[in-house]
Amino acid sequence: KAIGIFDSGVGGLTVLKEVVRALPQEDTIYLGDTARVPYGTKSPETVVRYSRQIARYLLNRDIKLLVVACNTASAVALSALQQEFSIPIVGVIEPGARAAAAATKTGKVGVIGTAATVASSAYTKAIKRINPEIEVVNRACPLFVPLAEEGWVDNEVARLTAGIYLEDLKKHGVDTLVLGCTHYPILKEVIAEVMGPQVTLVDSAEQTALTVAGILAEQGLLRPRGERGNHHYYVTDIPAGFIRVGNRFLGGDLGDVY
Ligand code: DGN
Repeated sequence: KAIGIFDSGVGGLTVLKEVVRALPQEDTIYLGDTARVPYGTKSPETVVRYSRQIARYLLNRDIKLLVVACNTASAVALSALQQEFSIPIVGVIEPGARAAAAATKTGKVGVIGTAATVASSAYTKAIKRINPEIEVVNRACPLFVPLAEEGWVDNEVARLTAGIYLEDLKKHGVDTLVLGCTHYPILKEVIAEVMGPQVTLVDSAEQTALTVAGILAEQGLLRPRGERGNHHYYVTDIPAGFIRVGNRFLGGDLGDVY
């Protein structure tokens, strides 16, 4: 059985990359909802409906675990999915929140994400469940998504945009910043440059992969090491744009996309 992974589009490939790095022996099935991206600007009701449809589709392909590799879908739809389906379902918010709570020394954590993720306060709630003393400052950075997809990650526009978005978080003196959107790891360098060396960046993708590995190990569902997994990709629009941007996100050849 494979690990199912879905996202609103191409961004979840940053999560897939980390899952494959942690568990190279596992098969994966990825679904990018490219016909309906972005989720970040849509209502919670719509995102829940889309997420349910995709989860059903992937469950029909006999997956053993589902990763909701989209921060927006994790923020608003994870509990609805966990209620409806019985396989383990892992979102990206909890793992990121755990890592942020562990990393902060000053007790001031910044979270950046889409408008929907920030409006849901999902990261704030998850971090405060771990440690209610931590102060959490949120900032929506919607323009980071098209910048990452365009590959504008190391130019004047990227630096200016990051400078303006992150100004308040810097003023607040956060010492930890959660990259709470699938696209933001692509802009990690410019974000780090703006925030300065004293701020730890938390990449939810890495933490999510470790959570997936932990759950599969605990449930005895891991394939033996040594084999190489197969990776299949499905998209809801024609594959061209997904392949172009996806190859850049993964830093390699995506292979077949259906
Ligand atoms: N995948 C979305 C997220 O992580 O929130 C970003 C893309 C989008 O739907 N705007």
